[in-house]
Amino acid sequence: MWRWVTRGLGITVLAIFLTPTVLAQDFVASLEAPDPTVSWSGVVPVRGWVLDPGQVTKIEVYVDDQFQHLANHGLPRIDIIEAFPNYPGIQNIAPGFMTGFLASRFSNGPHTVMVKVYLSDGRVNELGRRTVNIDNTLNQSPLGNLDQPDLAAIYNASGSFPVVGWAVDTDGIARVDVYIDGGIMQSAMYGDARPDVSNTFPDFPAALFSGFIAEVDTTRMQDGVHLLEVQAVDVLGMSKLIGRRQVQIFNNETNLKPFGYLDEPQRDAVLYGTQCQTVPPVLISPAIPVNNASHITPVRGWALDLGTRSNTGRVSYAELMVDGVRWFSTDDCAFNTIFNNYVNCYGLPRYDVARFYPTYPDALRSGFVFTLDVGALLALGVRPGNHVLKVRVGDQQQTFTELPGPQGLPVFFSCAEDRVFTAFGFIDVPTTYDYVKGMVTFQGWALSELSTISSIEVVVDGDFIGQAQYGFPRPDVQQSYPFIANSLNSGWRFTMDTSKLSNARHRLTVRAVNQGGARTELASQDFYVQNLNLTP
Ligand SMILES: [Ca+2]
Ligand SMILES: [Ca+2]
Repeated sequence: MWRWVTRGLGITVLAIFLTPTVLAQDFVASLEAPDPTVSWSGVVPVRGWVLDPGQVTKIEVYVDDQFQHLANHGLPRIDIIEAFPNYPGIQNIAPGFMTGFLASRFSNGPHTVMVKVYLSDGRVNELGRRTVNIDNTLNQSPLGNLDQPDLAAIYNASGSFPVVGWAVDTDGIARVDVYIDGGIMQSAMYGDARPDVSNTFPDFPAALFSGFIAEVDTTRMQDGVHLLEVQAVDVLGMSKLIGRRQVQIFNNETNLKPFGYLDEPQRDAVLYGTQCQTVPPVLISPAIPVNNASHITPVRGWALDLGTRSNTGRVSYAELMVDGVRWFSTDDCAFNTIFNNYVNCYGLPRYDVARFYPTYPDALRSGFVFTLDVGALLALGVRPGNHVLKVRVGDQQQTFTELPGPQGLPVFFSCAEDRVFTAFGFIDVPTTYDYVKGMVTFQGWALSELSTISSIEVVVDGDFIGQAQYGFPRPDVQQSYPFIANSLNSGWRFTMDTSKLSNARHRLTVRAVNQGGARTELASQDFYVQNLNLTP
């Protein structure tokens, strides 16, 4: 959930000497990098921006007047938008471009660099011709960008906020550190996939795993304006400041709400129940609407909370709501012999969350799980059909958050005794808002307790794309569902050529088909495609 749309913002702070009144017909552009006054090694950045009433169709990069490759263009540049407030349509323009080339492909000494900007009306403008000195004996300091917080004048933060960006170095990045007011705050997690960055540096494949993220706990600072700096260090110890931002922190007990993530079910899932006529016994304690030996849909996720300094903040409860009605609460936490575990509880182990939130005291035990019994809810009067699931997480200060968000998670309730096809499953790849490029193997698993799955169908943005291969071993699924036949071989995979999709957000939906041809949706997942056409 730390992946964001705003990518690749340049780090150059803009220029007071730009004229803020520009006529609409002008071609206004700048090649900001590479700087001709320094010697280059490692990755030589080629970066700038273009404003023109025509549309940029491509930007070619030339070294010694030889075509190299295309630059990635159409990148957002808040600083340029702020510098040209009167330029027509400026709010909808993404004027930035960026790429780079490996200095090691060229001899030591002077080389010319320039770009050619192609416009939709056929004009071609040469831009920024300069001579740069390449010296491959130098150790280049890391290159990178701080995407979040972005370049907007001041960034308001409270609670937990993500510091996100990328860093590359031909020697390898040793670490990325976050500084507050000149003192080190924490190191970032480094190595997340960034296909957009590898598109930016086509002759440097290692750039694919250049993403970093740090979740900063602002309650460890005083309220007010602070200087945030991010520094990348290469394996030889050379460091570089890759971003500097002003952040304004304002924390109080009413805005320090819990936060978290709902892992499963996924959106659009058809959730089914059994014993749909059996009203669950009014249990003494815990009072949870569950029938013995019925089909259970686990609802899983994690949540954390922050408080002001005098009160470090803790999650005090989580509740599973169906259409706004609370049905399950972690107040009913109990050991369950069927699951051989604690269910309807908060505080289950989450080592993955602890890795991303190392400074949060409760991160290691931030998990929750509810035993949603759709059949029991149907017996209690909830109708089959569309419903919205939400998990409400509250703290001791009476603030709360809804997961996965105020809009909730759309699902469909059905009853297995209506002889509909019942199946359930999961999409493991892509993850939510993943960036993908080229050939990608979508994968997950699918199971049916009462019927046989004959095929798995893959749908993107509502269009049937093809059938997944089904039957891959999934010992992890077998461990969770040992009582379902064939759970060991429940994995599915589908190889998707993402170059057939536009560079935009898409929705993958996976459905199961039984031998009678009946279909049921297992899940949907949203992802972004980032492909670059490298041919001129
Ligand atoms: Ca280096
Ligand atoms: Ca709180």
